Amino acid sequence: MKTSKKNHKKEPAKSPAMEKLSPSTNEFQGTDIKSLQKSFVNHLEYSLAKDEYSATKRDFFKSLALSVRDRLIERWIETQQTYYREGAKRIYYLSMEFLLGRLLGDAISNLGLSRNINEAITDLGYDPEELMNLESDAALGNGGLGRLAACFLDSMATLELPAYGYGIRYDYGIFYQRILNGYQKEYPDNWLRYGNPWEIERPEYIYHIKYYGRVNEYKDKSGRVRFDWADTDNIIAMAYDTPIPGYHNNTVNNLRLWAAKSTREFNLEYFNSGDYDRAVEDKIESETISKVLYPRDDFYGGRELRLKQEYLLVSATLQDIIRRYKKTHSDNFSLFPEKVAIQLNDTHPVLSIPELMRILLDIEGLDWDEAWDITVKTFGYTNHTVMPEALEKWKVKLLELVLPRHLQIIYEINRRWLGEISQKYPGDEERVRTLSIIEEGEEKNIRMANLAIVGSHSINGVAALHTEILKKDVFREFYDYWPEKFNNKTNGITQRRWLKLCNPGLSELITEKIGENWITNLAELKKLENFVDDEAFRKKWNKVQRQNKIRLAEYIHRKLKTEINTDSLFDVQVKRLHEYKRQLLNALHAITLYNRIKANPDSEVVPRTIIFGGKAAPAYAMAKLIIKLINSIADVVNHDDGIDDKLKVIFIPNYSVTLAELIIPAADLSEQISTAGMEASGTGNMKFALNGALTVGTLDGANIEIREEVGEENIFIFGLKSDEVSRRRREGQDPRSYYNGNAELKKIIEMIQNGFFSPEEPNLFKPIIESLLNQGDHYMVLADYESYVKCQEKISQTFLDRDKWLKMSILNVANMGKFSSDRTIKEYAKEIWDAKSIPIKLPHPDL
Ligand code: F58
Repeated sequence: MKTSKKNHKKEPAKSPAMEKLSPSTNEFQGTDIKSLQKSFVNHLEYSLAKDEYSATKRDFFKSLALSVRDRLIERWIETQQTYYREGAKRIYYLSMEFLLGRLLGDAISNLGLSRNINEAITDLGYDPEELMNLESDAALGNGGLGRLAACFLDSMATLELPAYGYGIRYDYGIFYQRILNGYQKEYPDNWLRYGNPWEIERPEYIYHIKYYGRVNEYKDKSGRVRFDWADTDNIIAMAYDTPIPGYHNNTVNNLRLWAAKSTREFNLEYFNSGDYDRAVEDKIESETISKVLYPRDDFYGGRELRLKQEYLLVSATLQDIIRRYKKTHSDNFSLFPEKVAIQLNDTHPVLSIPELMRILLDIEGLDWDEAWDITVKTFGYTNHTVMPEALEKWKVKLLELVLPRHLQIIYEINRRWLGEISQKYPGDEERVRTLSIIEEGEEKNIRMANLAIVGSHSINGVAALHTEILKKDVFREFYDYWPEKFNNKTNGITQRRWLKLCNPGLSELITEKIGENWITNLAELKKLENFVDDEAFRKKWNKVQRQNKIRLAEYIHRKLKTEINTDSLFDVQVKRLHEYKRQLLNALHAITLYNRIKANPDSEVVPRTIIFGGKAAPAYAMAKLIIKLINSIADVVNHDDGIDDKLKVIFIPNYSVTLAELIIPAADLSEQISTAGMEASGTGNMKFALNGALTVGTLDGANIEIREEVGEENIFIFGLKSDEVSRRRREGQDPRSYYNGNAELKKIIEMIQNGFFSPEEPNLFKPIIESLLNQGDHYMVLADYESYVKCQEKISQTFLDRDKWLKMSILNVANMGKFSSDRTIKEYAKEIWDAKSIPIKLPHPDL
């Protein structure tokens, strides 16, 4: 690495000749139709080397993306320069996942180019929407946690905050899901196959990442004991940058993703000795580290590769942060926490804490107390789960092997920490055991959440209830000790993607009534309340929703060859498959409706289309079996002539950000039915409500706050509350009492048990029945069944009253202001990061 001082005094690279070609005369920056067209044609020829004979639709997409990217570049550069000039406090958001989805629509909309691009491309004879559909999703995340990181990037740029996202550039994102014979099958998601027009490779930003080796102790010149981590295996981290534009401002922030590359020296050794196979093997092994996103929902079974991935992110990012800090502050680290805030998205990047300590102690030569003070002031930790089995742990043995110096530092952090608490609670062994970073036992483990709490100044949950559970339950003893460290930051979503972009019909209708300020100030939606009683407005609202339903029905017809009734109630549950999210409860309701129609074929029913979508972790057998059950139910229901279009069950394969953008605006009903106390927040719940769907949900996660905002008359709540769930778990329950006490439920369970939905394999679903009846029904599916079905009856009744439903829908949208990620980010900036907005002025404002 070059020393920073040189860098910073370097003359600008622009020669006088280059100055003459300043951007104001650069026709590829223009946003008028002609300039856009020129740019497009130019990229086709000069970036892609294609002509009218050889160009494919994908080439047209790429030319368009590159033309849009050109319009971001100047702002991007200026943004980075401004942060540097202003000496801004920078925010670093570290996450193993960024579930971005597509970027073109977002960039066009944020740049305010929608109309001109549309015209420019149409005029050239292409269909802009068709081209935009050729972009692959950047699916570098599993679910809510990764998507939250993406919404936060959009909000931070829109709020003009000096923020950087740091993550991993996986070659393969979350697996592609197909449904074969009702079963989930996973396929690699080769999203980079056709190249990625957004990323810029930065071979100049490469860092060495060390693994394995050993720690040597030595005395420095002043006689102080120092440590040196030596004989390591090294790889290289290379930066790939993606621009993150704010909405209608000049800010373009940076998302830097790291890819693992082999070091040249490593290969050379083998090359020179003629061992080419080893050289190649070595290269492949190093580059495996950023190959694939882990799809596990909970623990990784101590996978070494995952640990190496986490350290790749941590080590490369901290080297980059420190390089940037030193440009301005040289070796003076006392200002570090005033200039740098690092937010840890769950425990996955928590190795950052011992890593910063290692750098400050071993490389920069600070003493422990000073280094620790800086570290704690720099980090904030966000928790996203209350499930104890999902809290990350690493085997001490594994850490000792892969990161021996970090293990030493963690032990020292723990030694000092336990000293502190033993002083406060003398003799309280039990408390010390709970608070320790090391879990003792046959096999010792490092508890990453404990390390995160000890090493951060702020710990936050992602919804009010979740934060309360963290304080009172999961991290009770920590809260006792440090109440001031704990705070809540209820999640949010960006309305730019989750309303403006995905639901143009509703967006335009809203803007027509209340103007467009809601795009950057979601609280403005409140003004829609003035129009609930306006019949013409309700009619238009209805029409938009209908059109969205037709759009989804067409997709389902195209993909699954199933016709659905667009007048039916679209009842939608899309999210990762997990027992706690209770897709099973929804499936039991589907069977209930089926049985009722079969029992009374002539009775009037409110027709429903129950739509599911979501991926199960490949190793999560129960979740995969639930997918099979849903598809088996669909098979029976959808092919039963007696059912007609009164009921359909649909499983949409490969749920993704892009599919969410199609599905959510078409929903009438949003299923948010997790076992109370288990969904930290949920963000799908917010997306649906913002698009006018009504929620059926438990008092869990952010559902509680949604109810507070929209009013209890505008949401359908059912089921046990979180304290009741805990009590039942503590005191034990008899799931059979629900089964014996409800004839419909009994029948359903027996149908599943007797192979009604799996005649060829009658025992197929036995594990599901076992978990419900004989393993305590941990997720309270049976306990909540009756209350859920009753609530669904009320929903059907309400749906019959179209006017009432529409009013509720409008009131939901009108009261979603709180759930903008802009609000969430403002709270982080003020209460955790102490960061300020820095507006960007362009040197050529005429552009
Ligand atoms: C989710 N967690 C929560 N984890 O379940 C959800 O309630 C919340 O709204 C969301 O975070 C955002 O705060 C989540 O998505 C994961 O995807 C995995 C956890 C285990 C490691 C891999 C990611």
